[in-house]
Amino acid sequence: MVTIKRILSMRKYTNYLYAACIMAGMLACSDNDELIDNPGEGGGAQTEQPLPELPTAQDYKDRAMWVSYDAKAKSDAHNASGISAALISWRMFLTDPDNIAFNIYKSEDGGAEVKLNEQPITNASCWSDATINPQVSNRYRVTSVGANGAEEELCEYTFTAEMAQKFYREIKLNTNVPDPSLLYKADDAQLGDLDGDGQLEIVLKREPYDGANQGGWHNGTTLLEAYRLDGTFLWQIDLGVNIRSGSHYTSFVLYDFDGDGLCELAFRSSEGTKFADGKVITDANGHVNDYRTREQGTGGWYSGASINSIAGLIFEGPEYISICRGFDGREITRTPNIPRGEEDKSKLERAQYWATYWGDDYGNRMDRFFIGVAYLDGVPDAATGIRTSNPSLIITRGVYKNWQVWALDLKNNQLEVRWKFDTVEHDPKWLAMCSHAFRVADLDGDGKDEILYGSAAIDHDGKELWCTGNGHGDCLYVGKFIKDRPGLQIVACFEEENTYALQGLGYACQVIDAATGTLIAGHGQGLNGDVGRCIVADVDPENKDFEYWSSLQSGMYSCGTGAKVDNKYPTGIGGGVMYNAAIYWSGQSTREMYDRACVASYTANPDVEKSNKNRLVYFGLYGANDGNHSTKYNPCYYGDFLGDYREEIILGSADNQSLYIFSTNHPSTHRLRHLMTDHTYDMSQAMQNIGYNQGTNLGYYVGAETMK
Ligand SMILES: [Ca+2]
Ligand SMILES: [Ca+2]
Ligand SMILES: [Ca+2]
Ligand SMILES: [Ca+2]
Repeated sequence: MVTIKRILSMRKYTNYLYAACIMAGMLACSDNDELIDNPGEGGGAQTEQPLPELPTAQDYKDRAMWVSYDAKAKSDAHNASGISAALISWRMFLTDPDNIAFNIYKSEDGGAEVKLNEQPITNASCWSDATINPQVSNRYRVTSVGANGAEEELCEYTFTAEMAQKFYREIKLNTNVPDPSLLYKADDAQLGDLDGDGQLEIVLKREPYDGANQGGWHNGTTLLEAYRLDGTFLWQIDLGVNIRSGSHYTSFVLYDFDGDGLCELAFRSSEGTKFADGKVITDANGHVNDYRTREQGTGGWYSGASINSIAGLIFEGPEYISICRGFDGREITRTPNIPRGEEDKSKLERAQYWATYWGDDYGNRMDRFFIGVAYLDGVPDAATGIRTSNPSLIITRGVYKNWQVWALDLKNNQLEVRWKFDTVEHDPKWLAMCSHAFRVADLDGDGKDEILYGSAAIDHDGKELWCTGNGHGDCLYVGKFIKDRPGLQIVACFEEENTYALQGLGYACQVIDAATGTLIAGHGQGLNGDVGRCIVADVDPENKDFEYWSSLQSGMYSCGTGAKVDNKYPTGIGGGVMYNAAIYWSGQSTREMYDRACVASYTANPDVEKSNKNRLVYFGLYGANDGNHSTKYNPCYYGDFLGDYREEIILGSADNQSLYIFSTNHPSTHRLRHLMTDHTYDMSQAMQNIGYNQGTNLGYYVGAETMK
């Protein structure tokens, strides 16, 4: 047992150690306290070492310049990109003047530089180079042109002949894994600046199995790994045996919580979690207990019921929220997670409580966790992008009955509770309102973020904003979908007909006013069962505002008028209707659909030199896998992190030994500022893969009406 003196000498972990003492005492009479590991000096009895100093963040001047070239552009009429020119693109900053003009130069194999553009480029932040010689090294250089013609160098990029052989850039995955006999599949990824140099890095979750929505024992532990975009492996965190693998269990968020310009990483941890410096979370005696249930299919401890085998689920043991430095994967601090409840009671009493509070006692409804970020004191300045306050860490538990949302602030390297929202303190209408993810945006336009927890919205101060009563659903989008309507809008579809039809706003798929939670439009009125997918995007340039449609497949509708626009949809592999994710990929004024490693357009694309002008590319042709999470086929990540405003896609390779980064090769005569500088977009990309992956959306209107 830890002495009082030691607790006082380890102030940062006082709370954790106190909790660990209680746990250790409680588990002494458990049948699951076998010792499986002794981490030695990495154990809980270690003396706290001060963390090494972090670098100081540099001025953010990186244009994320990129060159995309498809050597197989015409190799397949359906699946190849059909564009044989190279695309060179770079970021337009939030602070660039509206009329900024660019020049672009090229040098082949170190030869004399040639200016590529005749007139300064004022309508794009890209250049399509149809004259590229992919056999040589091409160095591109971009300048801005002042009113007097004076140029300022902005960025340069050397595109080698070797790079020109592949449509993607490859990151080879680290092969030093805990169990080399297992395949650690490339799962969700997030982007953030880990070292403060202005260039983004990747943090990738690697799963040895997907334990979500299925019971049963699985071997292996979930990894979080960091890589530079050039493929350099940085560090690995092992979540350990007590964090089950799968989308319900392993949400993580990468964001700069303390404003030092370097991102931190937050996730749920437990005994056995091993940080990048080798430090392991243990019990107070320096041991890692394995809390996984060995009971095969015996169900809940109280009900005896289960939808799956409960083997491998974790009903006991400590749960924390750890926050780590993205720079080196070292833990900054940890705090107890939202508790299961009644942890000091008997198994039967606990299980009875869980069934009453969470909705079951077999670890399905209780073990739903999301983790994210929200600017509760004020969003970054829209004109400069400069933050006016630091964001909070948002942690949640529960979906289908009671649920809790806690806001925590990272201050002086400690996590402090700001507020806690618990549905037991609210009207029963608030129960079971969550989606398989939450979304963050300034819903009511007061300059501070709200938490959109599915069909319920929590104000920035942790109080009720509104609750539609629509209930649970799988898809949830918030952004600017109606050009001339004030504020933001929400599009969502729902699973429970008894809630959306009878308690909620009456439709299976809805357009909702974000500020008030009132209905704007809907389709699927009445009892229509589980409508699992929907999407919203401007895909039809002839129709005002965004369109939305759902897996009900009753038509494509206008967000603004609610009227049916068409009975056809963008279609993907096998001709299936696409409603998985919307993506900016082409140079058109509208948006494309992404699903199963395929980008498809609703309208025929004029830029592709192939017969199929609706399927813009299928990345499987280039060796990528189809994506993650079974039929959802989610990419590891998509969003604008390179070059111009179009969105990049990160997929695992077919053999799961690499990540492939794809960036568009489509020309464009449009330009938008780096999308992550829009707060709504930034929140949507940062939390796209907590729970079930959701798409990205801008907080200002971008559609055919504005992209002229
Ligand atoms: Ca960086
Ligand atoms: Ca930071
Ligand atoms: Ca607000
Ligand atoms: Ca981009």
